[in-house]
Amino acid sequence: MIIKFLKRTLSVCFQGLGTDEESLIEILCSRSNAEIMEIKKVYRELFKKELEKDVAGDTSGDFAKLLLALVEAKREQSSSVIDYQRIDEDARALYDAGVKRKGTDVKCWISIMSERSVPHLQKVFDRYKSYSPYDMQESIRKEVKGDLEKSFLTLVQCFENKQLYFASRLQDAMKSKGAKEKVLTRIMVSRCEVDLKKIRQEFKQHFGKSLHQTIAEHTKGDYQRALLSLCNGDD
Ligand SMILES: [Ca+2]
Repeated sequence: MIIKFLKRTLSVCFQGLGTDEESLIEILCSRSNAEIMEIKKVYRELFKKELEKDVAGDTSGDFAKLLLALVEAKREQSSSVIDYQRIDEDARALYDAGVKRKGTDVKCWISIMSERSVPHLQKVFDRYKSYSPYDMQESIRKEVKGDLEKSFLTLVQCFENKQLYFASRLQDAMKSKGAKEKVLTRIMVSRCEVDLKKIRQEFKQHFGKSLHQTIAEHTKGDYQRALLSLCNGDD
């Protein structure tokens, strides 16, 4: 099931140039090292090509550099030892590379955000506030634009609360009258065996209505039945 999903997701992602940047950002900025390694392996088996090559071919500039750094899956494993000095150095480096200077040293941001462990980065962003008048998300909005801005924001949102990120994506996909089926399907299928229960809790807590109820209101027929079955309960 997961393999089928990946095949569909990845082929949709890279089919036809003009690339679906939104899917690409969601997939590469929200997945763990292990998940990215698995995606690369499946991609190679299915398309007889390297994911890196297609990412590099379909994107450009700093956006491409960030995605390629994420595809390398070099993120450190979380450690039980908290390195306060390194937390402070990274927080200061992020500030010096962005809000403090004219322009942005994107390379520095990319290396810190693609290589450090998630628990480390959570502490870095907390510490960051003692240097910068803006928090990390506000700083990203001020410093960079377009797909690069979206990617950094997705990364930071996922570092802070990945289940809330997915809950918000689901909410966005069902805001208008019809649902954005591609986003809805991808998230429901890819998270149902991972963390959908927690996503449901975040959804209910932040948007007032349960995910189950929202799906029931915005979809219909067999598609609705399939999604509700993945949802696996009301809250
Ligand atoms: Ca700046």
